[in-house]
Amino acid sequence: MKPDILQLNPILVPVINDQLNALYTVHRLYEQAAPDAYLREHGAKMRGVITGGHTGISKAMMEQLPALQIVAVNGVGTDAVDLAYARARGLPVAATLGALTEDVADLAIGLLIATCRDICTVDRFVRGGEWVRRPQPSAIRLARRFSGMRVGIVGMGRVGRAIAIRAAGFGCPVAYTDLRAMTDVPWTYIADLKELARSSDALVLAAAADKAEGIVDAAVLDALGPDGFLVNIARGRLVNEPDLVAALTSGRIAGAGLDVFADEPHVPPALLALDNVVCQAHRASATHETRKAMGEMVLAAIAQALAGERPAMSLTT
Ligand code: 8YV
Repeated sequence: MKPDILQLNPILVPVINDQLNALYTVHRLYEQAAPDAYLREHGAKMRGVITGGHTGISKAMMEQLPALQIVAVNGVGTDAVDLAYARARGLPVAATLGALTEDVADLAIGLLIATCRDICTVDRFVRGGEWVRRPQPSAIRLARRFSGMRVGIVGMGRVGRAIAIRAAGFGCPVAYTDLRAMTDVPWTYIADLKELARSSDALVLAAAADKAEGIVDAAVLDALGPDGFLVNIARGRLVNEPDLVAALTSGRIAGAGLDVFADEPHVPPALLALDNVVCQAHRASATHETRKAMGEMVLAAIAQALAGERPAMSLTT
């Protein structure tokens, strides 16, 4: 009999789903009309869980899965998983470390350029026929140059480093903050986030959200200032979202490129009305290449755990 696996989020790569279906009986909770009842009825037989970085899994749900041998996170963020509980239970929680670094860094730079160069606003201007109605160049404001901007990165992990390398390629001086200075990167360390914001033209958030909720607040945004841009490809809750909305609507920062939000999929309506905000739908890792690599890591983690081995990417065991 094939082992039972509980899947909390869809995987969009057919070849990964084919392999999952070939090896396991996959219970797709997101397809169930009554997920709570489904879990009560089938939870006892689940040996593995597949979840997304944003979805994670609560202690309450893990408690309903007594035969569980692995939580495979199809992502790098584990802030939505109760790691302390998993650790205490000896349960491996594996993440897809390293698989999505390049794509997430690409989107961070893409969002920054899109924001400071008004790419989406001008796209709407052209599509809406405004260019024909108002062909004079003064109809569109001048944008801001990205090359050479002082880029401040919050979180110098894998993704932060990949963003730094890209920014340096555009001639940007790079500084960063993290819990400590890194000895193996050439960028300038600034311990204090407000100080980093003050010395940056663009602040890019690439930190884990576990212990950093709301670190970007009104004081940090004011330090970034009216010419400064914010980019967030990490987690929405790193930012105090009402403070961000207030700073953007009152022009206290210049603009923001946001892939993540505090209460996804809900975006504060005030942001949608602003031309200096570029939004994405939590898609930094959403390429064929990365999602396939992530799916392969999920498959490997489950196979290792069910074979009684420690999954190579386990963060808890
Ligand atoms: C994914 C993420 O969108 O890696 C993470 O932590 O949030 C994203 O890469 C998500 O995990 C896909 O399931």
